Amino acid sequence: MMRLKPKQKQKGVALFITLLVITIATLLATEIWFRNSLDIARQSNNRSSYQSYHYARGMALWAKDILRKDYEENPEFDSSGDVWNQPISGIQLEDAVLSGQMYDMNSKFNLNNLYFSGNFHPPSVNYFRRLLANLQMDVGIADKIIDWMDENQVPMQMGAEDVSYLSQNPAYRTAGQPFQHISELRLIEGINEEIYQRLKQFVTVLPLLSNSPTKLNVNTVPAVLLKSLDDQISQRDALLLYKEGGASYRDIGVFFSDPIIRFYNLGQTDIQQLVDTKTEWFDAQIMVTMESNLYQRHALMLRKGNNAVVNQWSATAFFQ
Ligand SMILES: [Ca+2]
Ligand SMILES: [Ca+2]
Repeated sequence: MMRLKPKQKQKGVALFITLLVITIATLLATEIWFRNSLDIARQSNNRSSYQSYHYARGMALWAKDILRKDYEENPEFDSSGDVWNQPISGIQLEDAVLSGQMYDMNSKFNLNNLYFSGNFHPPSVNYFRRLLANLQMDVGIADKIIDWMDENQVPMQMGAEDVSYLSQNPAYRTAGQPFQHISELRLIEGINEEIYQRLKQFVTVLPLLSNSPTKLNVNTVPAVLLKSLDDQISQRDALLLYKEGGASYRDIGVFFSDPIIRFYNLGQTDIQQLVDTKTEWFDAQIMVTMESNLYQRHALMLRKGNNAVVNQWSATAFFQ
């Protein structure tokens, strides 16, 4: 058996202690460094977050100004060729890069039109049923959405009230109020992920002001929304009205005097309550890049005449 001489023993212990000290020192240093970086990151995040909030508000003021100018240039109609539809990208500031894009919220059907002021709105309900049929979806979804919003527990013919949802796991109840967010659709019976993803391309959620339905802008809606104006409208005629997204009916009177619309006699129907050539609601998407972090904010903007105001702020898109 080999025995260490005392000197060698001492050397060995010293080496071990040295290694231990180095290890502890390294661990401590790492820990301290880690904590400090967290603190620095936290402070920097707070500062960037605060700063980005102000930049986003600045961008919203800009959006407001664009909407005012657009209205003053042409108060009668909005189309996809309008200035508000041009994205703004890569505005370089000292410490940030700003980008923005506005989306037309009146280019989708508002689910809150279906039921309001304690009643369902027949022109909207009929319209939505036609839309569901055109999308090859179950028209019973309309009844289920109404039940989701109405204050009672009496199911519509093809509807679903609390009883249907309380038996699910986890159990939940209907909202009994207007939609607050499009994602509520996911909770409704008969709407699976695939239907949700497809439907939300054509429907949206907007608050109703003064208890009247929001209107579809016939210049900016997809062709299937034009087709849904009447169950007689052919696919071909809907595409002719759509003009590959370039429709620019100067006012709703011009739209109703279009030969196709006259052919289907739509001027005589309650569809007039649902359409317009103007857009009132916009989703202003604002992106602020600071120190390689992206801050995204959305302002739901309402334009009345030449004045646009932010109705709500959100971290997620209103226009989906
Ligand atoms: Ca209900
Ligand atoms: Ca009901």
